[in-house]
Amino acid sequence: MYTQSFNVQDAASLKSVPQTPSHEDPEFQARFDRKIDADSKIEPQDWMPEAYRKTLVRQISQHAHSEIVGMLPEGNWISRAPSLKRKAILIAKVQDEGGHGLYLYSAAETLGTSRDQMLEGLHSGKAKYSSIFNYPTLNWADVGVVGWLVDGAAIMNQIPLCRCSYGPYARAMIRVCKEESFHQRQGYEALLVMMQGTAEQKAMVQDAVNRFWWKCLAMFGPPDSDSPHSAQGMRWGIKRISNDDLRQKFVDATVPQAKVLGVTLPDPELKWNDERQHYDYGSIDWDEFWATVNGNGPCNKERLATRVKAHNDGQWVRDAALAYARKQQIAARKEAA
Ligand code: FAQ
Repeated sequence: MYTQSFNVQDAASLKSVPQTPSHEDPEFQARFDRKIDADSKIEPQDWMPEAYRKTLVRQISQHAHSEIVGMLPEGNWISRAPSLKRKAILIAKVQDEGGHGLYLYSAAETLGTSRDQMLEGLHSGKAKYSSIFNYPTLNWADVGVVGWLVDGAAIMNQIPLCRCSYGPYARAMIRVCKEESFHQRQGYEALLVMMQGTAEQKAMVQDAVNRFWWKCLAMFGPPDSDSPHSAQGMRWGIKRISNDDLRQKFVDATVPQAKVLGVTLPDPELKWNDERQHYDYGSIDWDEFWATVNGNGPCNKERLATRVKAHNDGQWVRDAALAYARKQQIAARKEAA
């Protein structure tokens, strides 16, 4: 459904953002800039400006946290899935999200930050994760809508990241996008089935769409004019398409899907604009978005508490794995002696 090709043209202005003056070695900086300008990949062993490293750790770790916290709203429904088939699909999807978190933590670790440090950021509330996971999933239709719209928005944002300038992140994103594509389709298919059901089932789907639509548009981040990291992220080839442009692509792709499904997107201002060749849409409630990002959404406290508990409950597994590794090391040393 989401077929943005990997070689989509970058906006003409991307490389025109002035370069940050470097206080680090000018020769290394020049080599790094040449690589970025040539669209080559930066690898872990390469020299990179500290600000580039810091930006990547921030974005990749927040992305990893989003995948891990994102397991919770759907995980809540595994025991209540309406059939064995839906349960098996949902278990696989939630497991995939956990896997995405692990690839991403590993990619971020190549930048010299440990997983413990990243998790400490999440558990202490210092690090962000996607706003969308601070809303509740109230009924089974929400699970379908998370697949269709949340995974749909996630793919739209992540396909350009497959061409990110940092090699380990770009490579992780290729696999993640393939899996997210399956997630999006399974959600859409589950909703298609519900929309052929009873009036009550159809109303559940519409209600779920009403509650999730605007939150999904906000997932792409603040408007470009209010996005402090965008210009530099684009200059470095981390971001390839701006928050607003991705949001527009998502709206344009989703309107026809909503028509096929038979639901109404809850925006009276949603209208095709012939001149722009895009859909116009209404205003996003940015105050609500920032309140949620800053810890005051409906489920922030619950999500964080669940994550911290899961981490603490898993301590014995980490201890056992370390003890086993130590035993193996001792045995190997004895054999070598
Ligand atoms: N929620 O200047 P910008 C998924 C923050 S994965 C919370 O525009 P940037 C899979 C931003 O961090 C979903 N915070 O920042 C799944 C920054 O704060 P900081 C996650 C947000 O980095 C599906 C500040 O606002 N995807 O869904 C949000 O250039 C189903 C200023 O913003 C990724 O993380 C938000 N929505 O652009 C799992 C993709 N938006 O750090 C389970 C990778 C912005 O200064 C079930 N990340 N902020 O404190 C990105 O592409 C970018 O980081 C953006 C933000 C586009 C999210």
